[in-house]
Amino acid sequence: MNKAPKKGLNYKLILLTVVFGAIVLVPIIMKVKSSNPDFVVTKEKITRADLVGFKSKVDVMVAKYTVRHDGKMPIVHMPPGSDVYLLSKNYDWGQFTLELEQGEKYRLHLATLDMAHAIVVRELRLMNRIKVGEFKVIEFSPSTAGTFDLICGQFCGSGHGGMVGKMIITEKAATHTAASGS
Ligand SMILES: [Cu+2]
Repeated sequence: MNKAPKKGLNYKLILLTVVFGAIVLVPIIMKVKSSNPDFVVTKEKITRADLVGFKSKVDVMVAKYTVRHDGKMPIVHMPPGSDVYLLSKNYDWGQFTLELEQGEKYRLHLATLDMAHAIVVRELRLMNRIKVGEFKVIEFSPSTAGTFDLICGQFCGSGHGGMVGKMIITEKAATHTAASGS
């Protein structure tokens, strides 16, 4: 039987596949990473009791930073560099609308009260799962100004489709642009 030479050929093929695979995949991975340069995600394991503290942080934030109302909905304008708290649950993101400033940095703290959800703001390329028993912090900088839908990207029951909030990103002031450009 002449299996030995065949084996040698297979190893070469495997090696070639790996090398070509790397040549094709590495730029794709680099591109995906560079498309979200401002997103840094960290996780922390929690117990149900930790959610009580989280909930009160949300309440404090809404009480402190509500600047106006849209109908009954409080608009919560967060100062640059601040900690932002979002507690997802069936079927809302808290009864308020977040307002952030374009180009500024925020630490977005996420948790879920009941089951897995996912935060999705397409225009900001913000997409992340929120699991039970976990706090997640996303450090990010909103790149685009506008009013965007904050939707759930993880099917969570009958109200999933209506689990829609809003996120407002205010345009960077002209003076700001000049300052950060120098
Ligand atoms: Cu959901």
